[in-house]
Amino acid sequence: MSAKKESTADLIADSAHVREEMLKKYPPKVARRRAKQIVINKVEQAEQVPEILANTRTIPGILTMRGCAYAGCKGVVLGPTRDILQITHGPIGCGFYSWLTRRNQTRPKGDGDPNFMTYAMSTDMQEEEIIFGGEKKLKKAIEEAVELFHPKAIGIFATCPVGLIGDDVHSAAREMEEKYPDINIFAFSCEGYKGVSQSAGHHIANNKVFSDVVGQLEKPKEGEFRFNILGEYNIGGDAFEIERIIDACGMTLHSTFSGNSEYEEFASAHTADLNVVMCHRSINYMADMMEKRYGIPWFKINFIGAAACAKSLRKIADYFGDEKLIERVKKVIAEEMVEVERVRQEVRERCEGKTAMLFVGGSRAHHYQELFKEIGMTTMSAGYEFGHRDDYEGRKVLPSITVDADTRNIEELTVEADPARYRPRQDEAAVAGLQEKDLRLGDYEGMMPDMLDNTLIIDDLNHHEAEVLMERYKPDVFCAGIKEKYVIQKSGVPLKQLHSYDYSGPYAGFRGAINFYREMDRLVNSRIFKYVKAPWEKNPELAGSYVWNK
Ligand code: CFM
Repeated sequence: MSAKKESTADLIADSAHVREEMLKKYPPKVARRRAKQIVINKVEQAEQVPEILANTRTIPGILTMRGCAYAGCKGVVLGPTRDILQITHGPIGCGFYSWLTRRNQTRPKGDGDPNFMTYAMSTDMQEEEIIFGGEKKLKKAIEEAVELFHPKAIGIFATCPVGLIGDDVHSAAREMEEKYPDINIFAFSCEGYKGVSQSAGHHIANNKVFSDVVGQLEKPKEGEFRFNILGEYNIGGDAFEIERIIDACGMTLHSTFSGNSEYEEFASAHTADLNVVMCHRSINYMADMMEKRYGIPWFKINFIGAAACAKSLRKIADYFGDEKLIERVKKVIAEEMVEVERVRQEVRERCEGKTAMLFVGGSRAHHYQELFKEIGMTTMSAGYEFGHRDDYEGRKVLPSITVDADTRNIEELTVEADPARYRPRQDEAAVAGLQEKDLRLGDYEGMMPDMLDNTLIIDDLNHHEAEVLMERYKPDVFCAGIKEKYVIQKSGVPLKQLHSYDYSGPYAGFRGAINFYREMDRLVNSRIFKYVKAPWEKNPELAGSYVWNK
C-alpha cells in the first residue's frame, strides 16, 4: 500500500514502526544509543514530555547534518555584526565557507558607516605556520586590518589547527590591544572540534561578547520602551521586517544580537530594560548572564508565524505595562493582520491537510511549525541538529541535565551582580502581575509540548533515518539545509532550506508570514516534483560489495 493512501493521522499513529525501521539497520550498540535520540512524543499534564538524549557526540560513521564550533561562533553569533572586523585565524577554507553562505544581511545607517561583512578576512595559514607557529602572521594580519580600516573592534576566531599547534590567540589580542588602545580586540577559542557541534561555538561566543563587549559603553539609545532582541540573525532580511514592526509600535529596539547590528549597540546593550529571546539555543547564556549582572529580565518570544508574532508583541507591551503602548500594539496588529488573513485564507484552501517535516539546527524546527499550522499543514516529525534537552523538553529539565566531558570543556562564566550597574527593572508586584498574564520570565517550554502525540522527535537526524522518513511518510515538504536538499528533491519531494531560505525571505513578522504562505503554496502544490525521477530509477544502479581478507 502506498504511504499516500494512509491518512496523516494513521501515519503518525504508526510512528513506532517507523522508529523500529530506522533502528533495525544499526549494530546493537549504535541502535541502543540512537533509540534514546528517536523519541515518540507524548504530551502529558503540565507539559510533561518524554526524555530525549541530545547534545552528545555523533556516532562515528554516521552522516550527520551538524557543523562545527567555529561555525557556531564566527558564522552564527558574530557573523551578522557589520562593524566588528572579523579575522579567521586558520586555513583559508574556514573563512571562505563561513562568509555569508547563511544569507545574513545588514544595512549600514549612513554611506560612511563601515560594513565589514562584505569582506572575508583570514590569516590564510600555510604549512610554515603549522610548523613554526602562526601568532606572528596573526599579529601582522591585525596590523594590516588596522591600517586599512581602523575599526572600533576586532574579533579573532581560532580554527582547528590553531588549537592543535597551540597558538595563543588571546595573548596576541592583548598585545595588539596595547598597541592600539582605542580598538577593542578580543579572541575566541572556537576551534571547530570544541564540543560536539556548533552549539559549543554559540556558548564560546556568548561568553566573550559578554565579558569583553557588553557593558563597555554607557550610551543608552533614546526612546521609550527600550529592549534588546537576542538570537535574531537577519537571515533573508528577517530583522528588517521585525524592525519595521517594532518601529510602527513605537518601541525602541536597542540592539539585536546580532542581525543588522553594530558594535556600539552590543557595548551598550546593558542599558536596555528588557531582553527578548528569539533563538533560545544560541543565546540563552547571554540572557542569563545579563540578568545576573545587570538585572535585565528576559522572556522567550517568536516572530516566526503571524499569530506568534502578534502574541510576542503583546507580551512585550504587557511587560512595559503602558496602556497607550498596549493600545498602539493592538492597532498595529489589527492593521497588519488584514492582508495576512486574506492571503492565509486563500493559501490555506490549497494547503490544508498537507504535511511537513522540519530538521533544522536549534530553534527553527520549533518556530516554523507555527507558520505551517496557520495554513493547515501538519508537522509529522521534527528535530534539531544540535539542540539540547531544554530546547526539546523545556527549561524545567535544566537541573537534571547531566554535564559530560564535552560540555565541561566549554567555560561556564561565574557572573555576579555589578555593584554599580545592577538595577532591577520591575518591582516584585509587577513581576507577579506578569506571571499572572502568562508572561513567563526566564522560561522556555521547548518544542515537544507544542507537537502532536506520537510524532517522531529525532535529535541529530542522519541520512539513513531521513531516507526512512521519506519512504514511509512521503511529506509534502521537507525542511532542512543544503546538505539534504538535493537528495530529498531527487526523490520527488520539495525541500525548503530553513537555514538560508534558499533565495527568498524575509519570513519573520507579518510580511514574512505572507511570503512563507505563498512560497509553501507554490512548493506543495506544484506538480513538478512528482515528475522527478531519481538517477537510480532511470539507470541501472551499480552495486558493489567488499571482500575482506580472512
Ligand atoms: Fe538559532 Fe539560527 Fe537555529 Fe542557530 Fe544555525 Fe541559523 Fe539554524 Mo542554520 S542561530 S539555532 S546555529 S535559529 S545558522 S539562524 S538556521 S542551524 S535552526
